[in-house]
Amino acid sequence: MTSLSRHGLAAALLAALVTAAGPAAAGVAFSRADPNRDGVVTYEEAERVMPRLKQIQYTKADSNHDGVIDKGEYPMLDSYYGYIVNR
Ligand SMILES: [Ca+2]
Ligand SMILES: [Ca+2]
Repeated sequence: MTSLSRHGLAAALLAALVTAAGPAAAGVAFSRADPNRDGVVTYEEAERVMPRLKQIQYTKADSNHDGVIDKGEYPMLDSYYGYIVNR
């Protein structure tokens, strides 16, 4: 393996890590955002742990458009909120 391809591999790994973790994730745990443990985070629940959250961001994170954020959609909501709080 040449040093160039090693560098490329390291860059790809870093990119994968950043994408998975989200460079600006707010870091609010799903368990905190879903206190009634029904597996979804309603807008009211999200607002309680993310007081500066905007409705548009909640709506954008709801990728299957069922009106609530499930565990699969939650990382997106958390990183959208991260853009606000980490700015
Ligand atoms: Ca809930
Ligand atoms: Ca949803």
